[in-house]
Formats: sequence, structure tokens, C-alpha cells
Amino acid sequence: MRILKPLSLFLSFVLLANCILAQPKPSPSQLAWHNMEYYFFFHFGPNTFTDLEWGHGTEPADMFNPTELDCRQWVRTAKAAGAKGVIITAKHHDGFCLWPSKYSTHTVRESKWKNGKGDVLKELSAACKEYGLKFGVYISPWDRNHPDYGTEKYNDVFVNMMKELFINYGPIWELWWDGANGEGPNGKMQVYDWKRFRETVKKLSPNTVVFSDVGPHVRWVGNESGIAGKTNWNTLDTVGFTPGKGGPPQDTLNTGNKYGKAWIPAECDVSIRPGWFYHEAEDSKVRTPENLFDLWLKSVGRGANLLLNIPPDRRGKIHKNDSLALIGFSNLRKKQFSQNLAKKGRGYFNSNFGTVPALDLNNDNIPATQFFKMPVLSASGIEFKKEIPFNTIVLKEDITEGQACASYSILLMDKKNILLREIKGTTIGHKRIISFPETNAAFIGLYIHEQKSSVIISGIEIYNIDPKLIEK
Ligand code: FUL
Repeated sequence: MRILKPLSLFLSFVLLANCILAQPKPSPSQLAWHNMEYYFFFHFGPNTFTDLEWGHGTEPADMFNPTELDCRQWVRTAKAAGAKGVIITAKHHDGFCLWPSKYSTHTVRESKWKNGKGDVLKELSAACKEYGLKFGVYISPWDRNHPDYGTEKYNDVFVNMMKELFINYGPIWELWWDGANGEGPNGKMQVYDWKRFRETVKKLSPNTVVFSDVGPHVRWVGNESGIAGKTNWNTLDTVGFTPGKGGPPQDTLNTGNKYGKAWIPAECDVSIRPGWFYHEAEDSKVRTPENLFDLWLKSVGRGANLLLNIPPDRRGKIHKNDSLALIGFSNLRKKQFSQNLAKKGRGYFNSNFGTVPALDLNNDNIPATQFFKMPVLSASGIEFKKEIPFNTIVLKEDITEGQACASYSILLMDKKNILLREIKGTTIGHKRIISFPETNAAFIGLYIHEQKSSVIISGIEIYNIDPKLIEK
């Protein structure tokens, strides 16, 4: 009894602390965003035809002239590759609008393409509806063409353009505000009215998630190589920061802030080619399926989302080299993650109060969240009748009420309880894919060492992937 009293006092304190210190948690739109995991970026515009990465804004609108634009082909490719949505550069830094905006004179309307009657956003949003993919839009605040850029009037222009996007092409699932910024055509820098921009989105399209260096809903991961931090908090402190140059340091964006006040998870934007736009000279430099798989482990496998850029070419189609790599990548994922070995084992649950009898993991009627709910300082795991070889473990944390796990270790043991391998980690989040040299183990124990509130593990999966694909 004497031993139990301090323990129960401690537990009451923890419970109380959990109630008082409310954790930031995702909104329903953010929770849905986490489940998107992987989607495509399309960089397309005058740069596709000039071979530039950053247009000057002085390119004649006629430069834009795709010969066989086929947005349905883009979306079919995305769907076949397992992507769940797309985001298109409706306006890049050169200011050219892929839709006939009333608030610019540098748009598809001024080009020869379809005699000025074309509208890329109309075709792409329709294709997304047809194939059931989410439609997202990138709109660069920096504009090297617009005559009002650098004056207060440009904030009106930007707001009006966003209104056109939401009203004519919605629903828009994600809106992307690029952080790159420089001078406009008159040499002036813009003072952006971020508050007004945010309020516009909230009013017109409350379910849209907005990306920028500091959210408000999704943050930049701090690099353009597609790699999230091994420690990856979905929480961030944004007070005093702005999108772009005024953003938090890149390493902070990469890991998030453990005690950050706002839920702003990381998105990894990266291109399948060296550049963001299509360049014929890069046709032989498309990432391989294996390289894309490694990116998957370092983005989705670290609890972030992967925004993979596939730049359509001058015809207005996705080049076959990119399509082949994407299908190869999709096949790799399907094959490597086809057999969840955990289903062959039995789960167990072990709290400070003793061992609770194991439940059969193959029983789909038992919700994983219930089974793996872990009170403070507890452990759970899976055991097999005999040792089996595997090299990958997937952990999933239920983040509905916030992200809790701050430090864990996984112990792999044989039938005689001899420790074969210990793997230490920090955050888990939406998904954590851990790969290691193949180990013949009969017992996998997950121990939580530090948590912000009670960790809820919603899944433990086990695979034996091709050893060449283990995280580099
Ligand atoms: C950067 C831009 O400057 C690049 O051109 C590209 O659009 C990338 C996704 O974001 O900030």
C-alpha cells in the first residue's frame, strides 16, 4: 500500500496536467490532409517554354503555347501512381496566370494558345473531379510582372485573384503561398497583407488548408530535397514570424517545435527532376523508383506529407520518363508493403499494473486504437510463435487529440528473450517507417519513454522489404 500511494499520486498529477495543458490538435481539414500523404505538384507556365526556372515577368504571353495540353493525362498519371491530389502553379513568380484573370493582362487570354480561349485551371479542376483527386493551387505572392506590385493596390489584386480561384475553380483543397520574394517590375518590394489574405481564404473557403513557411495550416519542411526531420513535431511557434524571409530558421521548420502552440505539420516539396519546370536537357535526370522510395521513407515515413513535382513538358503532357519512374515507384510501394507480417503474430499489452491478456491482431473487429492505447510509461508490442526475419516496422500514432510521443525505443528479441536489436526514436506522428538490417526476432516491444500526453498507437505493421531499399 505504501508503494502504491506515491504511484497513484503521481498518476493523478499526470492526469491533471494532461487536462490543464491542452495540446494543440489538428482541425478536421488538417486531419484529412494528414491522410492525403502523397500528391503531385505541377510546375507549368512560360518557364516551360523559355527553359528558365524563374521567369523575369517580361516574357511575351505568346511564349505559352502547349501543343497538346492534356490535363486528363496528368491526373490519370497521378491516380495510377497512387497520388491523392494535385497542386498547380496557377501563377509563378513571372506573374503569368494560367487562368484568364480579370486582374492581370498577362494571362492565357493574352496568349495564342487556343486563340486566347484556353484555361488550364478549368481543364485541370474538371479532370480532378472526373478522376476523384483533390485539386490544389499554388499562387505566388511575388509577381515580377504586375504593374501594381510594390504598392498597396497589389494586395487587392492578390485577394481578388484568390477570390477568382475559389469561386470559379473550387473546391480548392490546398492553397500554396510560395515564400520566394523579390522586387517587382518597378523595383519595389511588396509589403504583404498576410492577415487579410488569411481572412479571405477563411471566409471564402474555410476547409482549404493553406501552406506557407508558417502555415497557417501546413508548413514548409525547410528544404527542397523532400526530407523531413527524424524528429518531426506537427506543432510550431509562429509568433513574430511571417511567410518567406521572415520565417523561422530552416532547421526549426524541419523538426517543428515540441511545445509549439499551433498545429502546423510539415509538407515535403521536391521535384522528380533537378528543376521545378520541364527542361528537355533533364529528360535523362529523372529520379529512379528506388530513389523515390527512399524519399518516401524520409517524408511520409517521418510523419510528413510528400508533394512530388512532376513538370509537364512543352506539349502539355507528362513525359514518358517521368511516368515510367512513377509507375515503378508505385509498384515498389505496393510490393514492399503488401505483406504485413504483424498479422501473423499476437499482440500484447503491458501496463504498470500487470499484463493484460493478448488479443489476436488478426481480429479485424478489434479497433487498433483500443488495442494499442498506451497509458503513461507503458509498453506494447507483438510476439510470434517462432523467430521470423524482417527489417521494417511501421508505427502509427492516433493524432486526433494531438501528437504525444516524444521518445520511444523498440526492442527486438528472440524466443529466449535475448535482446537482438534496440532502435531508439523520438516522434512518431501520423506514420513512422523504421527500417534496419534484417533481424530474426520473435518479439517486438515498443516502449514509450517520454510523452506529452497519453500516446495512442493506432497501428504497428511489420515488413521484410528488399534490403536494397532500407533507408540510406
Ligand atoms: C520556390 C520557388 O522559387 C521555386 O521556383 C518553386 O516554385 C518552389 C516550389 O518554391 O520557392
